Amino acid sequence: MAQEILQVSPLPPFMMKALQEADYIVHDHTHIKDPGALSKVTAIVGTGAAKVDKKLLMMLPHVKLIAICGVGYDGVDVAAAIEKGIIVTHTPGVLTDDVADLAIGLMLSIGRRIPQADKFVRNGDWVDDVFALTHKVSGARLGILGMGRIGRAIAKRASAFDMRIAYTGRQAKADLPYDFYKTPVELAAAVDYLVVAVTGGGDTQKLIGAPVLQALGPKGYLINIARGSVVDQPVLVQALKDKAIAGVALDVFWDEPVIDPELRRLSNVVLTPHIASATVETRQAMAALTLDNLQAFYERKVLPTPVPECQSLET
Ligand code: 8YV
Repeated sequence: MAQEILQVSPLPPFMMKALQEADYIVHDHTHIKDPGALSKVTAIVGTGAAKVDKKLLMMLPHVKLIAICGVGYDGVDVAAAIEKGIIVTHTPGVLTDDVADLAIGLMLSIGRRIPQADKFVRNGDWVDDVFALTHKVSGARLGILGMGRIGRAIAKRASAFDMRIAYTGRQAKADLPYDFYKTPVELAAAVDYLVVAVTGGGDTQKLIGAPVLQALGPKGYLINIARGSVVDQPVLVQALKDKAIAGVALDVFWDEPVIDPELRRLSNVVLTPHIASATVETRQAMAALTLDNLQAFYERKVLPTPVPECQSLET
């Protein structure tokens, strides 16, 4: 019998096709045609941007799985899900390399001002002007906020640039040769480039505020490939305007895709539209892992990638 699932955020066409080919009946949360469908739905599927709150879960009496196509699931009320006996899965691992690649790309982009240099050439400014000198990335000091899978992959890449690597997180990792700092402020004070690679959610909200930016200082750069919520965005905009930090490269924002116009106007900024995992190869791997989780759930097999909070609760 075809299983009915609820899609709570836009999914790529190839994933929709795969879901249909696997015989799922996919209801779109924003355009529910049949109100009775909510009671037939047994799983929810959405991206890392999906919002799944208690209110929505209350409307779905038979849902037992939330399959997130993304590593981050900060939009899901996991406590409410667990309370209702619902398991949450995500897609860790398959996107690590791409996210780390983009972090390095953004660090080079803001340090060497690559997008600004591109604009300089396109605008014809080179004819009668000289592009200002930038700052060296190789050999610089890199701080990583959050030394999980993605943090480690960033460090591995940065090692090839002979960067001096330091990090902060819940605790020091015995297997890593990098300097550990107890707080984000201490870390920021010790580095030239600070990369945010922590998970989103309540625990990390506005972790990067005025004290961290002040510690980073006028020669320091901030790069965020994690979640917009980790950075206090209005405070960041002010710091950029005051030249209290050298620059910022952001892939994630508050209220994305709507971007603060002040941020768009600043020149010491590089902005990308939440594309850290957005390659054909990785998005296909993420979709495949999401489908594997769905299939395992309906076949009552061990789920490939439940979120850590649900790992001991599997059916
Ligand atoms: C995408 C992400 O937003 O994995 C995450 O947590 O933020 C991204 O990969 C998204 O989930 C793509 O489906």
